[in-house]
Amino acid sequence: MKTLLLLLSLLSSTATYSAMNHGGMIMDETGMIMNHNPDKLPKDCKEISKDVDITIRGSHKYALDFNGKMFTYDKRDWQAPGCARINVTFINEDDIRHQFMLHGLPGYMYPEGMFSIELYGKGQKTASFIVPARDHTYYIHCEVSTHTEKGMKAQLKVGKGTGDLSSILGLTAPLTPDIYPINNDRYTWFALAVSILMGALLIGWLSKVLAKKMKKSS
Ligand SMILES: [Cu+2]
Repeated sequence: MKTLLLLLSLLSSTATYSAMNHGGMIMDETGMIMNHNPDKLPKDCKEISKDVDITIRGSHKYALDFNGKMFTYDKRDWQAPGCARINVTFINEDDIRHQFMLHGLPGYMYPEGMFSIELYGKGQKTASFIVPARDHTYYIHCEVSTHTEKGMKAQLKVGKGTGDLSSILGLTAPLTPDIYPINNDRYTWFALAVSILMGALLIGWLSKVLAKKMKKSS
């Protein structure tokens, strides 16, 4: 019996261990960090060139200045030198889930080339990653697809970068802009003219009816 209990407890502790560390994941009840890397150097770096501290806030309120947008970060354009260690403090100011998710890192160190901090609600978390030496513009977004679509995108330029990404609020134009075309052809104008005429006739008729009623009552 003792052996069985021991075996069971051993099994359950291994299960917990693998759940907490799977794929470089650090989890608790407030959120999740993926691929935190404060010390492993990318192949093309001999040492960490600089510590770059980034504090980035996410909320619906930063999108208020942009028509048709719902969520964004307080700052959407970041810069760092190659081989820098980026220490990200992500602050979620909303009561819903938001992420700071960055893509394009080398896959041999970061599974799927990704680094992310997720917060299930208001709060903050800090984690780090080290960028390779090469010039590159990294894409940052909130992975909730409607949030990405509604403005939650940013970029991190390492070195000279590789140009600006599209649809970064206040920085670049969207690749596929929201267009609401109005095609006014001659039928539109005809319909408009008819409506104005009918409206005028209706007002004329109503005032006559009213005038008659007033005469009767007086
Ligand atoms: Cu979000």
